[in-house]
Amino acid sequence: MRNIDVTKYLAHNKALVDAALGKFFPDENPLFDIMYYSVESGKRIRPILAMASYEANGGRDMGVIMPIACGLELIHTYSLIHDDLPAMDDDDFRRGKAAAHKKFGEAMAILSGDGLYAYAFDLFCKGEGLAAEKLAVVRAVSEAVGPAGVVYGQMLDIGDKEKLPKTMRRIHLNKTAKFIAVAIEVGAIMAKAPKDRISKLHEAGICLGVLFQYTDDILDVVGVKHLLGKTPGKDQASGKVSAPAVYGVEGARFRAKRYADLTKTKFSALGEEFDIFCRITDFVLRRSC
Ligand code: GRG
Repeated sequence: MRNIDVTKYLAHNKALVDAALGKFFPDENPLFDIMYYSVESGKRIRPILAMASYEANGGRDMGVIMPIACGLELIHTYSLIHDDLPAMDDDDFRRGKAAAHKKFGEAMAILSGDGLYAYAFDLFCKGEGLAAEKLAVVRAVSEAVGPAGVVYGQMLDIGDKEKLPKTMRRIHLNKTAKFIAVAIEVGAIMAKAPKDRISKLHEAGICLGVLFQYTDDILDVVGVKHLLGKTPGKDQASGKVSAPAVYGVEGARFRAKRYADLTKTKFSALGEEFDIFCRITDFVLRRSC
């Protein structure tokens, strides 16, 4: 994996995820079409992390990890749909097009999110065998995205307005880092990695997730709408406790670089099979979308 071109690696794996996602949306009823509207685009970072971890941990059959990787993307998309609702961040533009509630109305947007959330757990259980691993995936993901994870992070993100480092850290950890970390964990679980490695991957994944939210916060200030596919400037307008709000843009950039270094140290310690995660970390640090 050394010297791999990370841009090509991400593009290749994104294409695999896109193709797999397309197959998971049957023509069964119009709700699937509404759900797919929001799923259709996105960087696919969480599924790619799950796939990379599965491979780095010795997993060989991508058919094992793909439905789980896609399930993560459905939950992530669900969180974006609900995040954009007028009752939450009230955004009209997502993934380069009208947000679901603008396109289909609020009721359909809420239902499409509900559908994606439930359908994700169906995908986690797809295929024969590996029942214990699938149960471990369901437990890990529900913990990471539920009331002690992403949902709590969203509550803090909406309600906490104190521009303090500890407030920001709690938001970053829960809203974003736990989800990024669990994406890496599920790859390891499905590859039957040993418990101590899964817990080290969790730690490294949390660092990568915090870095991801730092760069998301920075891009909200310096990013360009057509590249981001969402409206920049929203954090400041709504008084969010973002990294630039706490440290200024340069202070946030400095800390993001420190998080990237820490993340790479943690992945490097796991051996050269995990080098791809160092490349992905560099990509996250430098990303423009
Ligand atoms: C149960 C998961 C869940 C959600 C309910 C609405 C809500 C509670 C949470 C919202 C959390 C949220 C929007 C976090 C932001 C995380 C983040 C950095 C999003 C941007 O992710 P990218 O850049 O987006 O990977 P794309 O569009 O490329 O997939």
